[in-house]
Amino acid sequence: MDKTTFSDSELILNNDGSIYHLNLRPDQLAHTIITVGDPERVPEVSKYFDFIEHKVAKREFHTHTGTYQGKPVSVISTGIGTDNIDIVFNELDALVNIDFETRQIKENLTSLDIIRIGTTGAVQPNIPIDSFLLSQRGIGFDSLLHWYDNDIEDKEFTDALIKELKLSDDMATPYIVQCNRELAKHFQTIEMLNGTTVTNVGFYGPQSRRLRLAPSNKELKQLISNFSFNGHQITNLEMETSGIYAMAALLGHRAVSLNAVLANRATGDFSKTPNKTVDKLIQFTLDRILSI
Ligand code: R1P
Repeated sequence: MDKTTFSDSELILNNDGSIYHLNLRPDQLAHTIITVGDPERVPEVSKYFDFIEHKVAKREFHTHTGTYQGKPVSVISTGIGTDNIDIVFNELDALVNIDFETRQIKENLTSLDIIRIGTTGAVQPNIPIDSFLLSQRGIGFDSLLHWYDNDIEDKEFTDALIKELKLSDDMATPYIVQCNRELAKHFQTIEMLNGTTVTNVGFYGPQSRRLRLAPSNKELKQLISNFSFNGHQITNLEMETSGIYAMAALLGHRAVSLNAVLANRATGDFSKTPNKTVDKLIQFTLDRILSI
């Protein structure tokens, strides 16, 4: 049992006893948590709650905690990117697994259920705009996992990616992480596609979009859509899933990433009704959460 007492600089608490970035106190968090990227999506989720007991915000991290049909739920915005996922997951974990009085890890650990409701761009032409996709696995082109002591890397998959996508040594080594299978079962309905999601550190060059700047690997979009390993094709690109799966696995939480497909990068199409599609995914998710 680790009896480290965390110093003020490592476990940073605000004067009211809340955790540094999320601004939350332990009593303000439910153990079923929906994450969204956009802070403006938080009220779009919580408008379906029976009531909102706590509303807390700091920077891009906005949280509403309440109940949905009697089940305690928190919805929290992470902003964009796996750098924020590092903060959100460490602080969510601290809220349940570190005693803020003694500053020590609790003897009995709590496992949270964390469900991302996000948006994404598909890379396969046959994935319809406005469909829903559950990320069975995340491929991290961000480097987050590599900064933690871990034994969850899949070297064979990684080597295939480096070779076939022609990734240069200047780029972070990709890593492969999985959704929590037990939690995912609750969201696997007829309307949910399954996929392999690439997460990267940007929206333009890192996702092979070109406005005025040319991506270094001009073939990347095509190479990604052609890639296949053990029968797994890459289905979509976004910016959080690999970080979520990595941090959840390392910390012992269950996570699943649900994506509303708003763009199709192969056909060049974008949703005509993005808000309606995201709202449908929100209602679907809240309904499925009741079965957990
Ligand atoms: C980019 O526009 C953002 O949208 C996607 C990407 O992952 C990135 O965060 O997800 P969210 O809609 O959940 O933010």
